Amino acid sequence: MHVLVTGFENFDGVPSNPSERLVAALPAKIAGVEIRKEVLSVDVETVQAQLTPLYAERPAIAVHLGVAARRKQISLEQRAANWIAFDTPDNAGHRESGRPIKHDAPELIQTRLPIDAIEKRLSARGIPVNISRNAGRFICNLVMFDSLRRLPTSVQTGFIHVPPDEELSEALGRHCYVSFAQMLEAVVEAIGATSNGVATVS
Ligand code: PCA
Repeated sequence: MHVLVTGFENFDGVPSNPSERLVAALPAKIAGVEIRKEVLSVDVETVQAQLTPLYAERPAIAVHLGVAARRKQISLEQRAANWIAFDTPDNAGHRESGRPIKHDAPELIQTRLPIDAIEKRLSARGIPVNISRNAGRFICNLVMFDSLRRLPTSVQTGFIHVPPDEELSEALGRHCYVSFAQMLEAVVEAIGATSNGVATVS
């Protein structure tokens, strides 16, 4: 059994992506469970192909991470929308005026991460967290939709957006609301809650 955890590289407006650094900082194992890490490219045309071999490895759990630069807390995404639209070009220079991600697929797919349990755990630890009903219409929502559609329903998968940490807040000239250390704790706790305590670390 292993847990897949992904983050994203830097992209326009995000010169330092905390999700990439979180993936790097996670231990190789959490309470004996292997953590398979990967950094995804912010490229709408290649990201789904990048996920194919990772999904073929049959993770038991997949936790996808990305940054939401304007948010002030950790956002547990409740659902993915079957729509992609973005004005700011991705790292390959693409823009998208608006289209479904997949024809003949549902408009919305609900997360398969236990977000209520995760929210409780993080709140109890004083980590700023909320449940979000909007994962955006960019690559994070695309990856969330893709994972929920392509992974077997027995696989617990979903998406967590993190706000800017100290490093990105400084680069953007903004106040930092959640520290990198809190984000790392949050990701470990989310994995612990998802694997029903199997991966809980103290
Ligand atoms: N955040 C973007 C894409 C990559 C990332 O880290 C998003 O919210 O779609």
